[in-house]
Amino acid sequence: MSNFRSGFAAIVGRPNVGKSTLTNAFIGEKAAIVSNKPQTTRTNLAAIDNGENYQIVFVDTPGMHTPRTKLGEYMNTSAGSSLSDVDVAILVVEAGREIYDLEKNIIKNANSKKIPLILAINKADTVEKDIILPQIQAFSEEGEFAAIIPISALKKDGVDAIREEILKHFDEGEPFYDTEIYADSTVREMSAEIIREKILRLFDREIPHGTAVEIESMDESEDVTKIKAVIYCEKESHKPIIIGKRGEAIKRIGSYARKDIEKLLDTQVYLELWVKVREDWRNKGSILKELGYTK
Ligand SMILES: Nc1nc2c(ncn2[C@@H]2O[C@H](COP(=O)(O)OP(=O)(O)OP(=O)(O)O)[C@@H](O)[C@H]2O)c(=O)[nH]1
Ligand SMILES: [Mg+2]
Repeated sequence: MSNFRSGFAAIVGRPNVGKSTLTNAFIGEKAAIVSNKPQTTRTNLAAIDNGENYQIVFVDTPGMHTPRTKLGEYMNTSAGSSLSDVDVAILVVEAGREIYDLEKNIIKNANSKKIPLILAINKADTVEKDIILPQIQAFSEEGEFAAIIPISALKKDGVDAIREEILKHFDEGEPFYDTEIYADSTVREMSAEIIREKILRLFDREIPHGTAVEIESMDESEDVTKIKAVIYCEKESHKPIIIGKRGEAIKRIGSYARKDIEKLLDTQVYLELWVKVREDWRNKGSILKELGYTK
């Protein structure tokens, strides 16, 4: 395959800036879950953009923050590690905001490792244009950038410009992944994430952050795929809230999640949800390991 380019591009930044929205915009599929709450993404995820003469493996990462739990520590380590073996990094920041220390650290880190760094100033659709110019100026004084590009991941504005910039930094080479797939997650992992996304969207602060989802079984032997999933919460008092009055809340999670999982699997789905309490699981190494939140 001559002229074929391939490589890895990490997408990093603070929580809630739009990294996963951008990841999905690049590949035109829903590889990563998205919500308006910070710390939606919990672990690195590879999303694959297969072009005619290129393959870009995007690594969506958890938003970097000051951790307060073991899970938070894992999330930061996971995000930080993405910068050690990629060809390009994309730092996503929000239009119209100050420069955060965390962003300064990412710039220093990428510059010192000589990883080409693209700054994506996201949510440009939410601010007046004249706000962005001084922001570009301020960032360019913080370090070296291969490019600084204002974008709207939501509206897919500027996404192609970033892709073109990324490809400039890739060498010729064979694809790393099967070119038929758009994510390296299993359907079980994706289904669990879809359920977690509905919880993030339906509940407020404390509940979604203390929630984890595990697929207990997935039976695809019949026309209807039967999935049994467990929602873990970290406090006894959260359980009745997740279930809701007469089971209304959990029914809503189930019906939204089922529709998305049906799209993912392209088949009818029967989804059974259970809620279990695992006291303070976000600080328990063994449970984190069980849920896949470990190296
Ligand atoms: N207006 C606007 N909203 C956006 C844009 N990109 C993302 N958002 C919104 O910002 C919120 C956060 O998006 P995510 O993609 O989940 O952000 P993230 O950086 O992956 O967040 P974490 O996984 O928590 O680190 C969601 O409500 C998105 O719809 C954009 O370009 N414009
Ligand atoms: Mg995310």
